[in-house]
Amino acid sequence: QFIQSELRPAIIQGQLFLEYQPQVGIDGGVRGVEALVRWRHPRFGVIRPDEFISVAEETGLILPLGLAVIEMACRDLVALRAQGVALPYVSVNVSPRQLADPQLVAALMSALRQHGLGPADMELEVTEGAVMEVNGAESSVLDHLSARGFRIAIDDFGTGYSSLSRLQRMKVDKLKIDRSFIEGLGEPGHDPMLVDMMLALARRMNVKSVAEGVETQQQADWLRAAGCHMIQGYLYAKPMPLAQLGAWMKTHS
Ligand code: G
Ligand code: G
Ligand code: G
Ligand code: NA
Ligand code: MN
Repeated sequence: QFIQSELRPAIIQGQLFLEYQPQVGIDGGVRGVEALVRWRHPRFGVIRPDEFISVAEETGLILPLGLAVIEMACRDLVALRAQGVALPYVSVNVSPRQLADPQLVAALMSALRQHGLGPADMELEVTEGAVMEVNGAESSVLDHLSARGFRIAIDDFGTGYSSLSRLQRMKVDKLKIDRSFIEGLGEPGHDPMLVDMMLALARRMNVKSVAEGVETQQQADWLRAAGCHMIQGYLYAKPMPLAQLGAWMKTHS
């Protein structure tokens, strides 16, 4: 399969790029953006991450890929701010394999420093499954990153199994409610119990809540009324290339 053989040269040759999806606050203002990697393949066009992230994880290429993502996210954040876009931080997805890499912290710090940025300029999105490797090195590295000042978001929240005691102990900034729970919100006959519980949990933990995959005004209205802090989804914007993001940010908020 071509992904196996072509991903490594693609990373080196700069065929990866980032798209950004805004996270919009209750008041309609943009609170942050999530970086999502894409591969511009010379023959097959743009390839989505679902098709190559798992291969990258299996082959270990997620480490150089992850570094390229971090580097591009730093560069793009600086470029956006230079255009006058006020953006508090950029969120990047970090896989379990990256968390297990002993060089991750140094690589992050080095990339940030080279762009005149610091840990507070970056949020790391980690899936619930990865966070809850209770005794694994992943957990202590997250605590370490958090102590360094990185923002930590738990991605796909609700789909893994969380240790509530672990959740209480760790320093998290955001819970991102998985989009599977958002479907159906506000529709007659739909029971919002789980979303209600996750929002209550976020409030009690004193962390921000983000709803993912919001596609309808009905869902957004329900979430706003229920006190969800931020909304991410096609209703506001699809992931878009950097060139579009600056303009989008200036016209929205
Ligand atoms: O838009 P979407 O197809 O971009 O993303 C699909 C999935 O790919 C996301 O849910 C996310 O978990 C994963 N993903 C996107 N970008 C990255 C990245 O830079 N690193 C990692 N590890 N995963 C990513
Ligand atoms: O990291 P994560 O798995 O949460 O990545 C977000 C994924 O969800 C990306 O693939 C992104 O393109 C996708 N996405 C973002 N907003 C929406 C939405 O409103 N609806 C759907 N179906 N997918 C979305
Ligand atoms: O029209 P276009 O394809 O550029 O829209 C991109 C995304 O931005 C769409 O998902 C659309 O719903 C969203 N969008 C377009 N105009 C507005 C607007 O005025 N306000 C908000 N909040 N979102 C908008
Ligand atoms: Na994510
Ligand atoms: Mn997610």
